[in-house]
Amino acid sequence: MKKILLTLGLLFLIAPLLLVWFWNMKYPELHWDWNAIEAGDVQFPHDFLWGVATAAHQVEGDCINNNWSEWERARDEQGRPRIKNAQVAGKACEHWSRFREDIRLMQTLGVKAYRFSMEWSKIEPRAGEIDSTALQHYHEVCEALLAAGIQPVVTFYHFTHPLWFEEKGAFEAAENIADFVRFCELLFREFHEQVEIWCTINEAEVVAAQGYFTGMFPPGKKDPQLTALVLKNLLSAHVQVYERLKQLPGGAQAQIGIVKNIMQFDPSRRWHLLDWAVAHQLEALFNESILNFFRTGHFDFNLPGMASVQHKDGRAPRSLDFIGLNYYSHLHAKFDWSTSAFFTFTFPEDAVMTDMPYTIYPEGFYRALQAVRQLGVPMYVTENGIADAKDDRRAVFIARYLYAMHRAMQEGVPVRGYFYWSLMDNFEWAEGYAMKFGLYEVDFNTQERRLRKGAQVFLDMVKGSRE
Ligand code: GCO
Repeated sequence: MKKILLTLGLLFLIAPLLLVWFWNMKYPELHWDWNAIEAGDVQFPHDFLWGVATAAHQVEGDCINNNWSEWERARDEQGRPRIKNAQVAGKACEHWSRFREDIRLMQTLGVKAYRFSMEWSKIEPRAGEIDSTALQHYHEVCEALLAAGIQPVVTFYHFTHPLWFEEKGAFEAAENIADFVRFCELLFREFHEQVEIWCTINEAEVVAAQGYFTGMFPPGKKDPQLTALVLKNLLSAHVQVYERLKQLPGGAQAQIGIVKNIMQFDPSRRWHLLDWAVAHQLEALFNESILNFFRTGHFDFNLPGMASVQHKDGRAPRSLDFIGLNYYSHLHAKFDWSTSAFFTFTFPEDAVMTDMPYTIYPEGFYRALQAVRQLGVPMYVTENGIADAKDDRRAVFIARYLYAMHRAMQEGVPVRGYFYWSLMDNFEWAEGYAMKFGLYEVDFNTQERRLRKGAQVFLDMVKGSRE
């Protein structure tokens, strides 16, 4: 009897220790000792494609005929503005008329590629009606870029679409995909001689989650089932665009891919099983559902009791010439009874925050690159950058994130290029103009651009890789 009691007692003592040990083993969160790392001490390949990125609505100005401009003027149920400080994109950076000046800024950086989007609502203001002056404008942009030795990289869909498309229900309805495919075909026929790399859709998961789950982006719905459907339709749209463009003149030579945002979800408390469950569920919906679709052709979005969409498309695994990765940070999920979603996000006390509600986490960039590697296609980092109005974290951010990318590449991750977000400060969606992502600071009263000190690390790295 005594023996049994002793054994039980010991087990009681040891079991929690074993459990903690096991959880620590499995704990996904990677951390490096930055004191032991010389982050700037890396050399990228000579032919590595360095670039900067923007999107039409955020920089061009006068995008007044799309879903976002309507959203910026709208109010929520309590009469509050949708955008921080009731801002609107308005004239933005006037990039539409100042693009030549902005191309000179890119030359100063030394980059050889520029990722931007062509605004659907300007090109096709009414269904089926094409504005040739808008097309002409983008031809001039491409010509000026090429003349400056900078390769244009075009995104078809970066969060905005014309109002007529919104009125039809946008990507809520599978039959509307045909309009988008037609638009992409039009652009591809026009520009395939100038543009080699094409991004179909920017962050389908963000469009679906923010537009239909959190309601922070237009159309501001909060409907899990619709979230799943829109995501499925966006992924389908990518596959259909890919197939169509590949059949067109220039299709075989073009590189066509989708852009995936990876924001990892880690458990807030490593000993709390419910935090693990929430993190796992978020990971499955936001990241795994999409990676799995491109790996296997199966889309499986399942949020018990709230949403369930299954979809199969055998063409999906063959629909990527590359994958674009947008990476910023990770989030810590904490189970919380008191909220309607049953979770909140927490931020570790010792972590350094960016101006956006997330931390600086270069190890996560490495993890994301490793995760996307499983698709077995070449990769471009289509976005990475920091909102840092004080410019006191940008240099460290750039050095460490580039180090993390270099480390992944050393281990065989096929990264072909990197685009910094962003060339200059711009309209950061629901955050308005508060977030300063630019390598160049923009004075929105005078439209003056000034290179930030924190950008120097990036210039040095670009230059260094050519030596
Ligand atoms: C996105 C977009 C960009 C953002 C950038 C900074 O990820 O939301 O692709 O348009 O401006 O990521 O948040």
